[in-house]
Amino acid sequence: MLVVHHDLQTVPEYFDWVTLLNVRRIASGPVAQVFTDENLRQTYGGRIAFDSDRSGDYEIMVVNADGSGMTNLTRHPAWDVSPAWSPDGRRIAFSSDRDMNWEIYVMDANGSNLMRLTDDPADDDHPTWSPDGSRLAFVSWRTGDAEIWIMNLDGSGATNVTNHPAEDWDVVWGEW
Ligand SMILES: [Ca+2]
Ligand SMILES: [Ca+2]
Repeated sequence: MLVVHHDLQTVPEYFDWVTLLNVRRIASGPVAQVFTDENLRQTYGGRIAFDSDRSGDYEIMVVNADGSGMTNLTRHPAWDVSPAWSPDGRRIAFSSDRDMNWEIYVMDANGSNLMRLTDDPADDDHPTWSPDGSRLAFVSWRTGDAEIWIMNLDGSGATNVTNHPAEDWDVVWGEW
């Protein structure tokens, strides 16, 4: 096994088999197959999403890991917060109060194809992706206190998975 830095892609003739690692193996094989944009993004962290009120209200921003390429993805006067990248890096889930109460939204990582996934008068916030990218967990107050809910990517199948009178927060969906 050979672990290489991506600068070595400029001299691929020296390598007939390479492996990219980032905690776990990203890809192995010939240089041309391993050094794809997607594999490099997974290896080097790619872009960072965050929420910021630098424009006067909160927006979902993305920036390259070196600080370049700062982009406002939402540009909406409501608050847009709590961004979460999908596992494949192609989409970002977030929460916004643009429809008069907090709902979960998802958009492509360039800000296009915005969709609202929840439609409930209670607050729905803090989305996080399942490891396979097929579902979202989030915090909802629709039972009167904060609970962890799970739903499909089209907003269907919303299920309360905590069901406890105390307030349940800060969900992280692990891969076990
Ligand atoms: Ca906003
Ligand atoms: Ca809501």
